[in-house]
Amino acid sequence: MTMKAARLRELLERGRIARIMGARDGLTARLVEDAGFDGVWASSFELSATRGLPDLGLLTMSECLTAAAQIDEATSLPVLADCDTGFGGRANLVRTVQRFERAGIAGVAFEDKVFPKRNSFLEGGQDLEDAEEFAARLEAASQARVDGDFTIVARTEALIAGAGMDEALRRAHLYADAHADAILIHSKRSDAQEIEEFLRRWQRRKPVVVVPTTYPHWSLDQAATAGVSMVVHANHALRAAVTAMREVLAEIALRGGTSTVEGDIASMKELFELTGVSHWERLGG
Ligand code: SPV
Ligand code: MG
Repeated sequence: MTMKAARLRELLERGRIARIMGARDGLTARLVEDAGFDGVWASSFELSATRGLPDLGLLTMSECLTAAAQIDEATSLPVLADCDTGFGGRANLVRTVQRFERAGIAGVAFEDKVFPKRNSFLEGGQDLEDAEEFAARLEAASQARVDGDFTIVARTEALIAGAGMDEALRRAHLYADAHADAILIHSKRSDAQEIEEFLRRWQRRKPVVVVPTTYPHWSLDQAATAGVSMVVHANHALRAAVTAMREVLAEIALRGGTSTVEGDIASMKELFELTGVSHWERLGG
């Protein structure tokens, strides 16, 4: 488990941009690994949606931990767990760090919104937590880790909440002072303008993580040149699965059978291989 934490830290600090992909379960994590990504983002949006729930902070810490551990079990990649606002106050962030670290998760991300947070792309209702209080939570969380490589990413939602660039930078510096290992700066603009300004003014004080969901045309090279250490593609595997499932289910419903979809969907053999059947069978029944 220590190795995965060290690996995540290396991805953030190596000076070459890393790419991690959102996943909701072990199978998705395996596909993420096969596709060549550097790590897995245990996305609160995906974990919620998978349960048929919106991303409104409805999942408990234990639910998120169980899901992150299942993801972690299925991949050799490091897992960065999206822990929303940390499930409460300072003591809750401390316990979250203790439990996620013990479970072998490489790192956690906490965001500076008021509980219960709403997904960043929902209109309105993006209330920021008091910056000094959030920094105190981060400080407590950073002291709670046993392995110095276990990574705490501090996410500021200042731009999402419309609080402006100066406030985003003020918060990022406060969180760095509180020993966060990296800053996640989130934006919902359709271009990378404010992210680029943030990065210019931040001057690489600590590694920066971005989630370019709404500005997908910003290339990896542009992000690297601007000073990004890690890109999170937060939700694309789930969205791809929903589109594919809708199409196939509609076709089966229309035709009254499955013969016309067989060629378009993964075979049972592919699933047996993806889930490591020969490895498990070699172990004996
Ligand atoms: C998630 O994937 O849950 C995230 C990213 O936190 S976002 O949906 O952009 O808030
Ligand atoms: Mg989230």
